[in-house]
Amino acid sequence: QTLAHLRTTAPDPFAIVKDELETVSERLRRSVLTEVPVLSRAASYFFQLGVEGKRLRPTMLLLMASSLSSVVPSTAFLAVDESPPDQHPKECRRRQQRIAEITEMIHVASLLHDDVIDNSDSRRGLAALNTVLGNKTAILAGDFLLARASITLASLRNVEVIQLLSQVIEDLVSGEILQMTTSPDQLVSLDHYVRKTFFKTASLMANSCKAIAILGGQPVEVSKLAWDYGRNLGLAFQLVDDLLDFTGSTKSLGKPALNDLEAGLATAPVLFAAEEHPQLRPMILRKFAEPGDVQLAQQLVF
Ligand code: GRG
Repeated sequence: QTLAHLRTTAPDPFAIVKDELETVSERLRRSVLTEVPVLSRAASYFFQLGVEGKRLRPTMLLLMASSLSSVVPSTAFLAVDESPPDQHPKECRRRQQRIAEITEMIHVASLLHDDVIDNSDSRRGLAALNTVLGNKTAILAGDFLLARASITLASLRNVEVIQLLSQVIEDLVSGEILQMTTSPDQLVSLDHYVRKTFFKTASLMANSCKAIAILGGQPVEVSKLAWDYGRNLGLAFQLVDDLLDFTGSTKSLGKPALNDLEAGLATAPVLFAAEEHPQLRPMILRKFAEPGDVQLAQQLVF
């Protein structure tokens, strides 16, 4: 009842940054164009109107920038005209918007590569790029987006921020490798799940949130809290995403329901259910590969 009340009475946080989000999306559409037509088409594929996804990450980052702008930064004692050029409030916000763009470019690059690795057919309710232009072009489009993200990142001329966002790319790769090569005894440990989930989902949110705080001129304690916030949000997001594989519809998910289970992933609901139902463990270890595994696992999870 309280939640329902909150939903109807709380102001919509997304409305606060709606215009800024459109600016970010428009810049993204322009910044993925190149002189090479096929590459432009491939790199723009998920930035077209209507297939931009939920844009959760840029929205979250713009909201964080907005809320931190009311927290007095360490240099606030300077009159606006005296502050260093990159700490002028308008310039701060422009640089924070670049983080929102870089984050979305890295996210989409990882989706393109993920769909190739998983041989997926659909993404965001659309045919996956690998099925339209082939695996090779999809991989190269992902590489191109990472390169464009790096160029934008370098333009911010902040070494700590460059390190944070580069670390994300390393973590995404580590998370994917961990997922592909889990050893049987680690498979049902929740610690292992949290580690993998940090790499695959939460690192991008944690490090980009911290970058927003740094570029907002916030002190170290605030940037650490921003990192914690992004990490916790990322882990919570993945838990919900895992649950939706069981409870969501193909239409609302933009990919087939039970996709993760069919792909042999030991997601959070499966791992929790395995504690109560030891008969799930052999199915997890063989990645739900035998006939009837998926149906039985689905029943046990519920
Ligand atoms: C190329 C950087 C790079 C990495 C390669 C393939 C790979 C290594 C990593 C995979 C990372 C990955 C796809 C993690 C899943 C993250 C996740 C929860 C995606 C879904 O996010 P949503 O629901 O998607 O926000 P939309 O479509 O709304 O943007």
